[in-house]
Amino acid sequence: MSQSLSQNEDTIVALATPNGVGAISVIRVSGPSAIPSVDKVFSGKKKLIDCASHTIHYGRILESGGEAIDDVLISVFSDGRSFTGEDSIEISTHGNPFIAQKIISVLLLQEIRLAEPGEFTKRAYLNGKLDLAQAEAVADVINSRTEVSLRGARNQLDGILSKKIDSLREQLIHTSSLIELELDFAEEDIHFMSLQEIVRNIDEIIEEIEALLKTFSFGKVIRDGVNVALVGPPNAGKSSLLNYFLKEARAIVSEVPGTTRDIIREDLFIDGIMFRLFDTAGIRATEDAVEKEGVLRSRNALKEADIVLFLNDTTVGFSEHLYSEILELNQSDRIVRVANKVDITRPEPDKYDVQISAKTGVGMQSLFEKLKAVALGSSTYTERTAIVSNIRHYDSLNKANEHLKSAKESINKRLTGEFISVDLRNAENDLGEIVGKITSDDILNNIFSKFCIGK
Ligand SMILES: Nc1nc2c(ncn2[C@@H]2O[C@H](COP(=O)(O)OP(=O)(O)OP(=O)(O)O)[C@@H](O)[C@H]2O)c(=O)[nH]1
Ligand SMILES: [Mg+2]
Repeated sequence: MSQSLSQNEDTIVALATPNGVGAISVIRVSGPSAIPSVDKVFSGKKKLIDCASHTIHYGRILESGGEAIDDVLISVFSDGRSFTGEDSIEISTHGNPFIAQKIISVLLLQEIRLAEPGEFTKRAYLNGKLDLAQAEAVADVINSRTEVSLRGARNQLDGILSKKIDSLREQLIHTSSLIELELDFAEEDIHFMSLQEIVRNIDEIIEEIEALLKTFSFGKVIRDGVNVALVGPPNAGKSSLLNYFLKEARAIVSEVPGTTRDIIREDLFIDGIMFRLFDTAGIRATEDAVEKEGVLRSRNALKEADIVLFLNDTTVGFSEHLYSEILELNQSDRIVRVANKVDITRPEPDKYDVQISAKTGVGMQSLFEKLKAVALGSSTYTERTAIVSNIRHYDSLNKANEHLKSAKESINKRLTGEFISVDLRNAENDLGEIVGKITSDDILNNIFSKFCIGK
């Protein structure tokens, strides 16, 4: 179980900006002795301990010998009115990692230690400034590389998912209380009327959880992007298509079949969604040892891809044989059959989802649209929709769903109220894990150890 921070918790320090040269660097200090400890190495007009919260002060940080390390601006956050919920200081220095390291060293001589990865955010969570889903969103906001993924992470940081989970938990608690009431008053078992209401409530919750689970494929795409394997027979034009996407001659293209051997990985952004493209070796039976290894890698990429772009050379025709192999190896249901080289030959109708020429660019707009549609599915979500993008949340929701279904089973089997109660309580705990109402130290450590130091 997570515990609350006690007053005598350590004070921690870390560089909050990247460890490199820039206009400024920011050093973060948080904990009960943050302000008095920084005061000991700070020389300014006033003592920081006498400054109001949310004010900024110019001065210098001094070495133990009294020499100035750098001019700094210090922001003071007192009375726990800070990101972490503790007294905090932010020191802005000239953006030189050497200066930052020197300042951190003099602070470490005070009652301050180096922060662990994610420890600032972990404290914000433990002090109730953020719930766990929001704390995880801090990392997502920082790691977002596109407009769309940033919006998704902001959505979670703003607590939209948390609110949804909290309301589902409340519904569950209400349903549990109905059962407990019955158990208290009924001599034998639960009345039929109450049972009906309980089943109705459980069904409603299941429905909402299933709706949330459905958002995961969308959420995952906007958060992490999608892996797209360019697969097909040799010479189909896979590398030509990669080059067209990237607007550069990234991969070698030649009329010799079997040109590509290694997998070539590049990112393509279409309307804010990240597609990780994998150009692969053309798949065919071969005696060439190097090509054999290339084909093996193609098959692996094919297995792991979220989306398969199955390229065919229309001058040769649709490769039925390879298509069945793809269907067997890739379970995603997201295989796009592409006819390439339509500038030379008209493809057989009905065989393809999209027709293009990697040479002239014909059909590329429809290919982009197709990729986007396949990645996002038919889902249309507004900015205020709760979306699940984190596998941990997804797993917890699935567990909750299982427990609710087992509760319904107990009702159908006419088991006693205790059985139903246990399942409902388990489901409530599963949901509680998402927002961190219920968590183990293991879960917390696992989450925050993935953060950088200084977050
Ligand atoms: N006319 C025409 N030629 C194309 C088109 N796309 C590719 N080619 C040609 O087809 C040949 C093979 O292209 P690549 O892009 O190397 O094909 P690949 O699928 O990567 O081939 P491997 O790496 O050997 O598996 C090259 O000579 C290309 O110029 C197209 O749309 N139209
Ligand atoms: Mg190639």
